[in-house]
Amino acid sequence: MSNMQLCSTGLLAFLVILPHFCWSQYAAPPGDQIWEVEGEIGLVTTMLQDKGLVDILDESRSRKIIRVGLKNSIDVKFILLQHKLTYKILVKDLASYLKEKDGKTIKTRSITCTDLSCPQPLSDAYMTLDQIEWYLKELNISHSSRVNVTSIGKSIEGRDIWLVHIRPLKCRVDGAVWIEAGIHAREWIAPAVILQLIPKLLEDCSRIGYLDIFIVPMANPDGYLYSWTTNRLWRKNRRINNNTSQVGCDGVDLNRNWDYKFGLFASSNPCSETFHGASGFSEPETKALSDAMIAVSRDYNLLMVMAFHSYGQFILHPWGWSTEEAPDTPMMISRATLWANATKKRYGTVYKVTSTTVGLYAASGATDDWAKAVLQVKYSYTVELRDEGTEGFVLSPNQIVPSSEEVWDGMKILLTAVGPGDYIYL
Ligand code: 0X9
Ligand code: ZN
Repeated sequence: MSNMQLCSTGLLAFLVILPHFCWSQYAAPPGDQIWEVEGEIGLVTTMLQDKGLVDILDESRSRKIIRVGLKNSIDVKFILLQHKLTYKILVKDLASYLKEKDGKTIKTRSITCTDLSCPQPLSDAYMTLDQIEWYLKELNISHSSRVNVTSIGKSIEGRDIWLVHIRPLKCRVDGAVWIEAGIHAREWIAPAVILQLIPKLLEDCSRIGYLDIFIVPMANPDGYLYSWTTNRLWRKNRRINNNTSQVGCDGVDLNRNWDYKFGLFASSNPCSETFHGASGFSEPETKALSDAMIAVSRDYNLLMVMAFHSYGQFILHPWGWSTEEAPDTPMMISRATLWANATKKRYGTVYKVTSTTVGLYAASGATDDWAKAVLQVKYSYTVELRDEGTEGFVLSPNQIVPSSEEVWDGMKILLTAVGPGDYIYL
């Protein structure tokens, strides 16, 4: 792990107020549309995704929303027809829709934190990758007594993956927590919320101050950058896959690439959004993350792993690969319920507590299952943040503050309840 080295403060501070027109953010390949498939249980859309013909955006129990590219739309229509399925077009021109949405968010960008002495994450706009790195670098300097920001490795395109270690404020009670965000590029609310939690954790004087907290706010930096510059709905990393020259056929779904039950419920087709990659940990991002997690669990008593995603409003517990009960399931449900109840209090936002396979779908090779099975952490979760599909991945930046506030409400109780004294919450 090398200590953080970034460009000078002045230059990076400037990036915080960089005008947005430098980015063609919210881009989408021309002709992309969003469809809702009516009346099917998911087998057909999953098959279409495995063939690399569609990108499933929402496959909750009640609806199937897919993104269909221009060149695949005739094939997709044909296959739906073959299965006697109908669909309706929700967004006819995704690129224009995203541009229109972008127009609504411009005003709020670049207002906060132009002050060089202010190491605060932006709360009224999604931060660019440069802004995130600027913030982490500032944090490392301004809070050097408690915070250590190190690189745990490089992405496939050579960008650092940063780990923020917040050391205990009070004497250590031998407990650590690992928080990951941003493994899926398009789920911008996840890194945004986790970055908001950092100052809250540092200001907190409660029992949370006894914990070692490890945070990777941006696990897939290349994908995130690509979702700003080229394709807002990009999910995977940016590996160039062999023998594929088609749009969308690059990249590996990093949440299918963990080396536990690898390949079981994931796609072997590079053109699929859930392509699992060549082998478990074939990707430098998952390798770096897992190596760092192994190191933490060797040196600390790792109590909990949480991976933040969007959307759907779930707190999911393992397994994603089987409907069997994972060890400690009653305790995981009990703590997740505490989190969900606390998270609901402020704005009434309902988070469903469920195992992945029961409440969502089967998907193997994810962070949570690996942490549960290999590291044997007691508490392992994936959180799907706001919303339930109204804006989906393109959640308005005015959702950053309320999402972070409610998640913080949940985290305060959860972090206290997973510690060595967790029995008091039974
Ligand atoms: O499919 C995923 O990787 C996650 N959902 S998302 O919509 N953010 O892509 C859920 C992962 C849940 N955990 C496992 N499948 N193990
Ligand atoms: Zn995700």
